[in-house]
Amino acid sequence: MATSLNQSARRAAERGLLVQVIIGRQCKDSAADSLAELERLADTAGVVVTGSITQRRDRPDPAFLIGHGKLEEVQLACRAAKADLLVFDNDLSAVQVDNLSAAVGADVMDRTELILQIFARRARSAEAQMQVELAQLQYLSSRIQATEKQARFRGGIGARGPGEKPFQLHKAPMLHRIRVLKRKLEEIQERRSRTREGRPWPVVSIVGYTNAGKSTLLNALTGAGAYVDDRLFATLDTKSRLLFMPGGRKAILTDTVGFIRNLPHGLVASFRSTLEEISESDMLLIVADAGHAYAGEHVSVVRGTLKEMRADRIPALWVFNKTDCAEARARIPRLAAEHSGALFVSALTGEGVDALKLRIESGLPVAARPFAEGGNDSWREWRKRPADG
Ligand SMILES: Nc1nc2c(ncn2[C@@H]2O[C@H](COP(=O)(O)OP(=O)(O)OP(=O)(O)O)[C@@H](O)[C@H]2O)c(=O)[nH]1
Ligand SMILES: [Mg+2]
Repeated sequence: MATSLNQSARRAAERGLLVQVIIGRQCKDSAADSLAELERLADTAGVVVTGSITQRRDRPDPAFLIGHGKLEEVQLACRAAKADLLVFDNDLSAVQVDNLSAAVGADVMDRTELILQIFARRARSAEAQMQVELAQLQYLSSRIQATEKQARFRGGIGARGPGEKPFQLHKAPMLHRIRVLKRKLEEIQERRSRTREGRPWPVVSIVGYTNAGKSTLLNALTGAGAYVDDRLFATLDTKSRLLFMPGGRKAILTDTVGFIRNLPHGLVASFRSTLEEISESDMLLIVADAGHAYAGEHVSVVRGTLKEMRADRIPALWVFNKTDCAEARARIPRLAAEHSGALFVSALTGEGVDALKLRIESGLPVAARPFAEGGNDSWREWRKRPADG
């Protein structure tokens, strides 16, 4: 862990070249957006992006991902731009990282590692830090397994061998730390689920693609003062605030970590307890940036992620944000036709926010009798009971 955090610090001032391989029939536009996203991710991680190189291939090259001709182009571009880091939009195997690094003479990382580094820097609470450390260790340990196999193979032909030993020595403490972290996170999760059971109000979670304006919306609805930034993954430590609705009802409104395409699986698993908050919610506000050129694709990613988390059956309100932007306004008719019942708001100016409060209130499960706040019943226990009039 210490190693990878040090690496994050060291990489802060690095000059990076982005590389993307479009495999098979992947759509060109969506690949272009993915690359633009990678550039923003690299910028968030403190990498100075010097340029990008894209290649279309029927299938990835097992040794280098890119073809040999392209490898030469990358070598030249790296030298010309004085880049010391290659950032791939695609996932790389441990062997590919080693081979590329040796061939180009630069550090190499893939999208997953970049996202992990951003999470490592931004996590503030003890829980978020443990979640990120777990994801990083799992990522590293999977790499070591691969490298060990490779070492045995290469050792056989005399190209490498003893150099791999330190890796093996590090693996046992790494696996021990993974077990410790998992246990600690499970304890936090159990405590949290007990607290959840005892909550006196329904829970509404704000979910959506990263940078859609979720934290800004939490602030607009509750005056929470949550951290807002025009960066991907501004929020890793989420806030919950009490929401007061016009008819007098209350709900707990929770901000969440943003989704992104190809969210690393290790991260999803490590953030399980945070994400569980979402699947245990009584209602979701799914926020999308109506002004984004790829809003439609972001909607698909959010739908897919919610399905993976088994949160796709929770009553949800689609909220298209940033209607103060001209690009967003131009898209409203189409989005309204595609998402009946969606709301259009500007979390920044407050436009549409009161209407949203009304919709949240009317969308929450209706109480068959007034819910006695401050009584012994929790919202969940009360909801589970049959209506007795
Ligand atoms: N123009 C405009 N910008 C907005 C609006 N809402 C949010 N923004 C901007 O969008 C950027 C991202 O906002 P956040 O609230 O941090 O977005 P988020 O969804 O919480 O992002 P992550 O936490 O990174 O996933 C910030 O620069 C906000 O000021 C809006 O209604 N209109
Ligand atoms: Mg946020």
